[in-house]
Amino acid sequence: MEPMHILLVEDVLSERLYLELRLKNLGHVVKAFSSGQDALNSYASFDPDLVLLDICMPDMQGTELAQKIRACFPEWVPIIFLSAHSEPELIAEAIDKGGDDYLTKPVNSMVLSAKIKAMQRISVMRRQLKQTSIQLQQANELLSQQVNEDGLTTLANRRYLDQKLSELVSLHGRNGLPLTIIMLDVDHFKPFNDHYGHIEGDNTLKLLAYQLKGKFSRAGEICARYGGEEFVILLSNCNSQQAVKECERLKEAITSLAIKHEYSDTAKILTVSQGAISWIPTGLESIENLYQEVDKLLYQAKAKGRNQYIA
Ligand code: GH3
Ligand code: MG
Ligand code: MG
Ligand code: MG
Ligand code: MG
Repeated sequence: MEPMHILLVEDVLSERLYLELRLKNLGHVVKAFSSGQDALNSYASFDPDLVLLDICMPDMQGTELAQKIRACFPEWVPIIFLSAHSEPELIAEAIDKGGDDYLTKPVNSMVLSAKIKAMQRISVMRRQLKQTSIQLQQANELLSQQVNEDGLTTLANRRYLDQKLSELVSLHGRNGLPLTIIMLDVDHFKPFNDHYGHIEGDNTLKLLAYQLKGKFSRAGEICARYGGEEFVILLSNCNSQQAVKECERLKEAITSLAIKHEYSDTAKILTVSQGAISWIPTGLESIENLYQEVDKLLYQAKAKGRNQYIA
């Protein structure tokens, strides 16, 4: 088994030196202290796997130190008490105060070695459990990220968008500030896919998503993939004049990418159409109705010739 970091606290010099030597001979890394307070001060930096603690000490009783270790360092580390006394009441009390085992002095080296091995087995199991729990936590974090994320573009997905929109509607219903929803649809994306291929189509959606993310990354701004080649942007505290500016900014940003689209009836480059609504929510709006309303405006932008917005 791996060597352990053993913190030894023993006020009597001869006993301390004897134990330190024994432990080192067993292959462990030992840090020995004569005072409880010194041991406590060095505890975190030494990061022990096992504590051997004399009970009778002048500055601080071993049991008091054990209680302080338990209180200050939430990660459990086995504590074995050392004492010249072997009365059952004392042993029971020491274990009650946070000890895991008890060795009577003079310490028999075979018993010492066996008890250290027993604690080592528990430590190994604890370490494995901790590792498993870290892996589980990481898997959980990844999963909860994936639950809210669109796989292709890594933007927020529809699920997250719905949740955020209803939260923002309630919030703005209370704070009386305007909310804007922009819905954006790529123009003539079917012929784009048909001629340039689905992979090029996917890459273009990723590029558009990247642009949206870069433009709307402040607090209170959410970009999501609504579905297919449609995106939705939510802008907190954004009124209709500001929404018009944002739509114009978006239109310019996307045309200035100058993505070649020779099969578009609108331009020879890729363009988008947008619909936007801005209003002060009552807090009672249904999100489905809001999507319908903004989709209607998007449809009007399409009907009017695309590469434009109705806000
Ligand atoms: P319009 O200007 O009226 O919006 O025309 P359009 O061709 O974009 O409209 P339509 O809704 O008929 O087609 C949308 C196309 O978007 C259909 C589909 O091929 C493409 N599309 C949707 N999702 C994806 C995707 O994840 N990847 C790729 N490559 N294409 C997609
Ligand atoms: Mg002592
Ligand atoms: Mg569409
Ligand atoms: Mg369409
Ligand atoms: Mg489209």
